[in-house]
Order: sequence, then C-alpha cells, then structure tokens
Amino acid sequence: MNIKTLFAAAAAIAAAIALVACAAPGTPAQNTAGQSDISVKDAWARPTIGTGTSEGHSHGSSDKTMSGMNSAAYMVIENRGNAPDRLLSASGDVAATIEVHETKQKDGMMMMEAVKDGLEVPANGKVELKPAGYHIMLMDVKRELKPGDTFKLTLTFRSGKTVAVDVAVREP
Ligand SMILES: [Cu+2]
Repeated sequence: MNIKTLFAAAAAIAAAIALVACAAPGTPAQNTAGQSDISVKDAWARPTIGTGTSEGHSHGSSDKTMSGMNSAAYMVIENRGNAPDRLLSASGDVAATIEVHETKQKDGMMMMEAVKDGLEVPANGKVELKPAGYHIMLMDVKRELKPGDTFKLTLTFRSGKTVAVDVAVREP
C-alpha cells in the first residue's frame, strides 16, 4: 500500500464517520429541548354559496340540497417557540368532515388534497393558510354560513397542544 491509497482509505473512513454523525440527529426527533408556542390570528372562512346567484329560485338545474355545501377556513398560525410543530387536524361541529388541505396547481388545473403528516409550523416562524394555498376544508357544512357569523374550530398539533379558534365568516 503506497501513501496515496492510505490517504484515500483514511478519507473514506472519515466520510463514513461523518455520515453516521449526520444521520444521528434526525432519528430521535422527540428529544427536543425546546417547545412550540402556538397562536392563531386572522381566522376567517368563506360564506357558503347559495346566497348570491340563486336567490329563491333554483336556476332550472337539479335539486341542490343543503348538505354538500363546502367552505374553507384560513388563518395565520404563529409559533413563538424554539421547536417546530405540526398542525395535524382540525375539528368542530360546523361541518361533517374537516380536513387540512393544500391547493396545488397541476397541469394548469387547481387541485386540492389532504395534507399528509400534518402542516409544518416552523420554530420562531409562521404558516399562512390562504386562498389557493393551505386551508382547512369544511365539507358538508351543517348550516348556512353568512357573513358576520362565527364558529369554533379546535386545532390539534403534534406536540399535543390544542388551540381553540374563533373563525369569522366573511367574503374573501
Ligand atoms: Cu380543500
């Protein structure tokens, strides 16, 4: 073995050690010294449709029932803590099904899907839920939502924290 190959071997070993060192912090994610500190502001939701165009008469089309109405809630979630957190779910009695969604552009079409593994709220940062982005989907809304109404949502985070939010209904 000449000196060159010896150096190469040493470098390979050093690289292997570095890889192990890098992999380590990722694994025990629970072992965080810090804590998240979540607050929510500017929570609002779209009115359910049916108020604007079809006042009284149904536009000759099929029979639209009250069920099947959807809305979406938006807000700013702030984290003043020094550990990241994740919004896992939202609940409330305003709708039959409530999911955290993301709107995406796909082949020029707006699609939306449920956020898997929750929505990250960075440490000392915030995440904004807004039209054409992240939102809390309210499916099969149980009563008409008119501008000026409010309803409650409870947000559940991965840290175990729950945050109660008053959502105001208004036009976008
Ligand atoms: Cu949605």
